[in-house]
Amino acid sequence: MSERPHLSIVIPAYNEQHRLPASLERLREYLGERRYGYEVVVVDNASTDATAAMVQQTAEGWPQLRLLSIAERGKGIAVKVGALEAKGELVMLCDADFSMPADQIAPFLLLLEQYDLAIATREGVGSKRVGEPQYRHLMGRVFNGLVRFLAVPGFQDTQCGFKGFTRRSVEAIFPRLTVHGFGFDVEVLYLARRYGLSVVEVPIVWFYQADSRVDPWRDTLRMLGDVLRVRWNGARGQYG
Ligand SMILES: Nc1nc2c(ncn2[C@@H]2O[C@H](COP(=O)(O)OP(=O)(O)O)[C@@H](O)[C@H]2O)c(=O)[nH]1
Ligand SMILES: [Mg+2]
Repeated sequence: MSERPHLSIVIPAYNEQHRLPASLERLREYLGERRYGYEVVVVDNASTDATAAMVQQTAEGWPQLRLLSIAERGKGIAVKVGALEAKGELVMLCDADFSMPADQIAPFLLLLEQYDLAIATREGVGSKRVGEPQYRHLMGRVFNGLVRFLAVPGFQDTQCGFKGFTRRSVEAIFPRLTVHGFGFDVEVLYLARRYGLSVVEVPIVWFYQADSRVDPWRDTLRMLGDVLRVRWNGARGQYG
């Protein structure tokens, strides 16, 4: 018998004391109604608010929840540490704001019986963006065009914060992840392609959350730098 829970949810969290409590509450309700074993791993790096204390406190009454704390900033390094620590047969990365409500997790798990990765997409048939300002969508589309051109042709939405992995894909991808910031998603998909893993895009209904840790201009430029570095690493044979 496997000791592993069926599902690990990994949540990167930076200064999420306001958004995370409601997300965790709904997640707990959702997972409590499922028949499979699970764990929830929150990865905090140097939040300056009460995120860590809040998670610790919530975990006292919820044994499946645990907090990982690391010193270095960045969403990419946080999900890397979280995914490598996660024990589940399946691992799902979820943003703290749950802009994709937890009840949309089920199709990801089903698809992971057939595919190595199942990634949320806010583009294309069946998906919907609720409340997103036009200019943010447009910036996202421009970024996606560049990402497709530079690194991973074919993916309509690399940046959505909800991505599912089988154990095999976690073990192939996360040890090799080098991007510590928001560009890590592109590296994940680049490596998936490189290692011949299958990826399915899952259309979701996504609710825009105005509160953001992303600075649209500064972080977009950084991410483009990261995308170029991924291509460079690939060309140098860094990924094996
Ligand atoms: N641990 C950690 N999480 C981060 C960091 N930066 C962003 N996040 C998390 O990444 C997720 C997405 O951030 P969010 O502000 O919702 O980005 P947006 O939806 O693209 O505007 C949230 O769960 C954030 O808390 C970071 O430096 N460290
Ligand atoms: Mg968000």
